[in-house]
Amino acid sequence: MTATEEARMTATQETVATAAERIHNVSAAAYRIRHHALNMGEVQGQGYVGQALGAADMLAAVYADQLRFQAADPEWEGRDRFLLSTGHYAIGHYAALAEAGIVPVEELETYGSDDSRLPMSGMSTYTPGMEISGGSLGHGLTIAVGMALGLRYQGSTARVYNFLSDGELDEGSTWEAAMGAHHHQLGNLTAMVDINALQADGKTDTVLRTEPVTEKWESFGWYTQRVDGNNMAELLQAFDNAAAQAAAVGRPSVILCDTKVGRGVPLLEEREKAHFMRIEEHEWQQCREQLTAGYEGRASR
Ligand SMILES: Cc1ncc(C[n+]2csc(CCOP(=O)(O)OP(=O)(O)O)c2C)c(N)n1
Ligand SMILES: [Mg+2]
Repeated sequence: MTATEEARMTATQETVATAAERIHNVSAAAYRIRHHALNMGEVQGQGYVGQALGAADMLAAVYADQLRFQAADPEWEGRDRFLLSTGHYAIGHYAALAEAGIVPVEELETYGSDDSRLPMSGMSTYTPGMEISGGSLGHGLTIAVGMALGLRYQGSTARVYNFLSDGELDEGSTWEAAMGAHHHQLGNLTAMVDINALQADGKTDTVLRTEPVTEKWESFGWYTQRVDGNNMAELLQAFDNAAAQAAAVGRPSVILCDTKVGRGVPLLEEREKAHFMRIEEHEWQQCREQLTAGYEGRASR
């Protein structure tokens, strides 16, 4: 082997090791996010725990890999903006903010209590790192478009990420915003949709059939990828593709993420009424044990 071939081989091995390490580190963050969400859910005995578990990999990919922020200064002007449209997913977002060091882990136990900075539905006036009050569904992407435009006018290189649920695809305002983003060539905007096939009134395809979702976003001019939202390698690859696309073309990107409600905790993955879960007192510890067993089992494979 020549010296050049040897150097190339070493570089390839390093790249492979780094890619594996990256997936490992972000998966560990997702595990901690799930753990925090279970602890918070236990405070109230119920809540949107299934969504937090389902979306934990998406949130980890954003907070542990993608987002530029300063934990000690959540309003730092150069930060990337993460907009949670779905106010009811706040429990998952708080878990991610704790993982990111923006909210102290000890504070999570105040979740949903009087005078807490962590109300059950996400509100920007209460929580550091919560950019918008997103409980009224279908408005996050409209705000994201305005922010992305504003940042571009200011000459900022910050990116805007909007987290939507599949229920928000029922809303006309989402599609108006999608059209606007394409019109304004907002390459600094990435939308992520949690397609958990569930809404408050039942399965998404029984509430309002939004499929074929991929083709819809494509026809609205977005760079569209659909991935298994509980597969970290696929998620990170999609973010890398989106970044390359944005730099090259100036087109908004959407990552459509198929996820499983309750992911990582078999007891909850099987629940029928999954939109708002009531979990019995004795079940919380079982949930945590199942989560840890599953995570350690995967990590050792
Ligand atoms: C504009 C608006 N309409 C209705 C609601 C009531 N609502 C709260 S959560 C929800 C379900 C929306 O679907 P999705 O976010 O996909 O539900 P999940 O996956 O969390 O079960 C609805 C209709 C709302 N918050 N805002
Ligand atoms: Mg849903």
